[in-house]
Amino acid sequence: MSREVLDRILQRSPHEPEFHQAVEEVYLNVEKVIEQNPQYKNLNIFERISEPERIITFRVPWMDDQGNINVNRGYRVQMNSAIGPYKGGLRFHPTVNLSVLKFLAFEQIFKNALTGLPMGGGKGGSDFDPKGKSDAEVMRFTQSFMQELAKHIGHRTDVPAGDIGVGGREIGYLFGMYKKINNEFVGVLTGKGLGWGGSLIRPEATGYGLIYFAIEMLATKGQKFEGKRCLVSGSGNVAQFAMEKIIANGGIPVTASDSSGFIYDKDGIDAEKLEFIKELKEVKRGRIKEYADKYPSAEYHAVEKGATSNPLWSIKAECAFPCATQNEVNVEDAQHMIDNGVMLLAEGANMPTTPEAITMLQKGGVMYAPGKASNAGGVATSGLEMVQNYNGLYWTREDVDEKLRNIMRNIHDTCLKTAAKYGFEGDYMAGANIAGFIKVADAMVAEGIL
Ligand code: NDP
Ligand code: 2IT
Repeated sequence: MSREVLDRILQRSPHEPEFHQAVEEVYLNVEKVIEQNPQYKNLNIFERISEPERIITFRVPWMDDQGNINVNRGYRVQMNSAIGPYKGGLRFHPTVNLSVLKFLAFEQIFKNALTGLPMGGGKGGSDFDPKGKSDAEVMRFTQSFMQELAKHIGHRTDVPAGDIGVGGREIGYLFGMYKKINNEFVGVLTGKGLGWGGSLIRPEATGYGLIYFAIEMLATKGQKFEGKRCLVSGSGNVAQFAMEKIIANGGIPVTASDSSGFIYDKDGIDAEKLEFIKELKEVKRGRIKEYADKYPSAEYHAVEKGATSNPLWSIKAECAFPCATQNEVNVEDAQHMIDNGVMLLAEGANMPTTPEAITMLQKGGVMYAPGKASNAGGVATSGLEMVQNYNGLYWTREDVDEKLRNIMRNIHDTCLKTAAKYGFEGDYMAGANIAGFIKVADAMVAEGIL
């Protein structure tokens, strides 16, 4: 395939660097597959898969506790529905813009395909910053957001969930408002509370799934987590449950972070310390710095303005799990990890590693797993929540965990098998991109030019 298609896609969406980054990565991996399949080329699948089926943007006015009227922007990017209803999270963060949501929605197409469940790709959110807002403010904002979003989603159409800044509290307010507007109790959102249609294990699923995936990666080298020191960034949903599963497998998480800085605990974060982090972030909504105030074995490093690398990634360890946000690992960080003998980096966040850093890690002999494979456990368990909702079922914790474990094992094996088949032996990124692409491309071929 000529680069003309890629150039057209990028030119059609100028000033969207994150979206360009995500599209280019997939393109470079599937280029040859498209050459080998004239149908994909003749039906212009790549250009079509890169153009959202629909983008909705809307005004979200809300009143703060002082009585001021604020305005934020809401979005939903309905990217691809070839294999199922649009599915993907909502992000509330001041950095949210169309480029970020298009990259996330694009990644979600392939991730969802890899789970083996019938889910299309979507993403949404707002530039609203929940930090420092009262519960009442979050509720008023969220209700206003749903007043518009409700017109565009549905349990067979588009099923949002959480992402950065959207957890159980926000899903509750969103679900309540949707139910009021439509007078209908259906599984239109996932990540719901257990008493009102949620699935066991969904809160844990992304972090657990990430570590299940890493267990498979380590096993290919005859290795286990036992005694391995692990760098984790973030301290939210994904980071917390990744740490929980690392600890359960005998590994030792030694770092956690937020957007202000990171903590390094040389003695390791054990189960009791992790409970402190969960309480700090989920109940008190505090900052990770407070961990170092509580535990003398830990040091706190504030983010330095203008720093070109993040010192979290230069701490000596065997495994690394970026679980905060996009482009948080750059070439300098990658070089530090290679020098320190990190053997594995698996992404809990979406696109946390820059393209240059990925190349460097792969060349440096670090096993690298892309988020669309290694963090797929969250959306996979959302898919399981949908199945339970459609059928009025409630599965046990063991049932869901077992299904999640199997899904992660299958994704791991699919990545490796597909990579080998297309000449990218051992390259999880290429395997994930190609396998996800083929599944959706075949559905698009079957469904006609839409
Ligand atoms: P949370 O909101 O629970 O936690 C996000 C964490 O990342 C917080 O510690 C936050 O710190 C930190 N963070 C956010 N933005 C930045 C930034 N710009 N720089 C540094 N740190 C930052 O979100 P999740 O844990 O749910 O999501 C984390 C990542 O995992 C995201 O990339 C998300 O897309 C991805 N993901 C999430 C899934 C899920 O099921 N929740 C599924 C698959 C992927 P602070 O408190 O300072 O903002
Ligand atoms: O990035 C992701 O996969 C998520 N935020 C979870 C999406 C979902 O629908 O559960």
